[in-house]
Parts: sequence; C-alpha cells; structure tokens
Amino acid sequence: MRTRIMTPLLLATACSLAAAATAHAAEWTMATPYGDASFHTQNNRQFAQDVAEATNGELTITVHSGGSLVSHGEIKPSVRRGTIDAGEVFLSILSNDDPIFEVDTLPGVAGSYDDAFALWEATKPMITELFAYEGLIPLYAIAWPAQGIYTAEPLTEAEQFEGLRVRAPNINTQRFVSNLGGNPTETEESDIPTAFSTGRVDAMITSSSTGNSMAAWDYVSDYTDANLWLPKNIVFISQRSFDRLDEATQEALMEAAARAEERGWEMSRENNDTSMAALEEHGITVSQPNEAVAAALQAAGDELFADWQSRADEEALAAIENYREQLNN
Ligand code: PCA
Repeated sequence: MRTRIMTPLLLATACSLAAAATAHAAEWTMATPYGDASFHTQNNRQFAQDVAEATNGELTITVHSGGSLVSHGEIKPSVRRGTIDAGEVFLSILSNDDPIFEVDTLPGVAGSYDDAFALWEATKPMITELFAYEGLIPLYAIAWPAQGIYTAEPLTEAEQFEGLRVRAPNINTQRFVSNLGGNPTETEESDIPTAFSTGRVDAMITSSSTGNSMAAWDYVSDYTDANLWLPKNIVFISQRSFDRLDEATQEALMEAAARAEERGWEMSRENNDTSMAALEEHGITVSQPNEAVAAALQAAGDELFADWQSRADEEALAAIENYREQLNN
C-alpha cells in the first residue's frame, strides 16, 4: 500500500493551489440602515446565503445591519468609492439626485403591490441608467407595505395636523406633512424610539412593518391606514467589485438577486399582514381615514404631485405616462 505522505514538491504545489483559491474567493461587505427585525434585512441575509451556496463560497457577502457599518446617507457614496461593495437604501432618499427616485412616495400613483411593482418595472430602466453613471448596478428593489399615520390620539379631523410634529423618512414625506400644516422632522427608522421618548415628535408616517419592528405601541395609540404609497428599498453593488468576479460567479449573483426580488415582494405582503395583527394585539387602534381626513390627505397629496411634476424632467414624466398607460391596458 502506498502511503499518503506528500513529497516536498507535492506539498508546495498543494499549498500554492490553496493560496490561489483563497486569493480568488471574494468577500464583500454590504451595508443597510435597517435592523435585524426588518424583513428587508432578513431577505438580504437570505440573498447572501444563496450567493455563498451557489458559488461554493467563491463570493461571500456579510450584511451589516442597522447602519452599524455606514450611516444611511453615506451608503451610496461608500459603494461608489469602493469602500464597501454593496448597499441598501430607501430609494427616495436619493431624490436630490433626481426626482425619478421619489416617484414611489407620491400619492395616487401606485396604491397596491401590483401597481407598485408595475411602477418599479416602468422606472427601472431610467433608475438603472442613473446608477450606471455612478458606477453602480441595482440588484433588486422591494416595496415596504403602504404608508400610514401613527398618532397618539384618534385622527378624526384635518385640523389635528396643525403644528403636529411628525416624523418622516424622506424629504417628500416631509413636504406632505408641511402641506397638511404639520411640522415634519426627518428621522431614521432606527432613531424612531429616541425621537418619541425624548419628545421630539408626536406622530409618524411609516408602514405597519416599521410600526411593528419599532414597537410603535410604546409611543402612540392609533394607526390610520391611509394607504399613501408603497415606497421601495433598493439594493445595489459597485460595478468595479462586480467586474472582478469571474463570469460564473457574476451569473450566480444575478440569479440570486432575481430570486431575492421575487421573495422580497412576497415577504412584504406577508409582513404587512403579520405587522397589522401585531399592532392590534399590542393595543393600537387601526382605522381607515374618515371623509374629512381623507379629503385633507388628498389635497396635500395633489399639491405634492404637482410639485413633483414641476421638478421632474421629460424622461421621468414619460416613465409615469407609460406606467399609467400600461395599467389601463
Ligand atoms: N419604513 C422605513 C421606510 C418606509 C417604511 O415603511 C422608515 O419608516 O424609515
């Protein structure tokens, strides 16, 4: 019987092969502002696991949640610079770069999951092109459940918005609050508990999902399910990081991304159901806006849309037109 003892030469070859394999495997970092309780983060972790499995460890992605690695506003610049390889942001925080990024926070455009997905499909080419200018590749975008209003009292009259300090997740929602007569404050999701406990805000606009993961019942008593809009998160990577991967790994990554998008929209729907139930279980009164409140929301929304139209360029306006035509067919 031959022994398995390696000659020095064989040993050297084996070692250098192992070294080559190690040098080859890519280790990526991904930053998200959302915490571990968020279905978006859970989906991202599943995506990372799928990628590692599909590539036999050739590409591993470590997801840093809750803004622990990079703050929300710094995520896109960091991926652009190559400090990190991948990131997730609330798409509409990019509205200063281009108004197309905030179409999913406009009332009356897409008020259901199906419409929100159609809106994503209609705007994806333009968004992909804008990201490409910055050396970025979008991987997937996923809607949050519809946005509603959390208050510490039942919301029965439009006048209640006067002077109300309302936490909002982006500039557009802040404009909406101002149109209603309220005082908006932009606050990151992870800072919601502090904003309430230090008395900085009285109310907030967000989804059932964030209300649930941030334990809204500790601060407010009512959720007005106003179905304002279904805003999205977008996950993207650095083109440079992508180009360093071999073709098979690139393909596996894109396939896992397509699956993550499909799974994410499903998770969002399910999360809306479980979150609504959790809000009620914890004593939050969930209701639809009454006529007076609905009329005020509509008026504030119309103003918001008109303002967006005045800022949007022809390509963005055409994307919305296209989307509306497709809905009608
Ligand atoms: N949750 C995030 C974005 C929209 C949502 O539903 C937030 O409120 O910050």
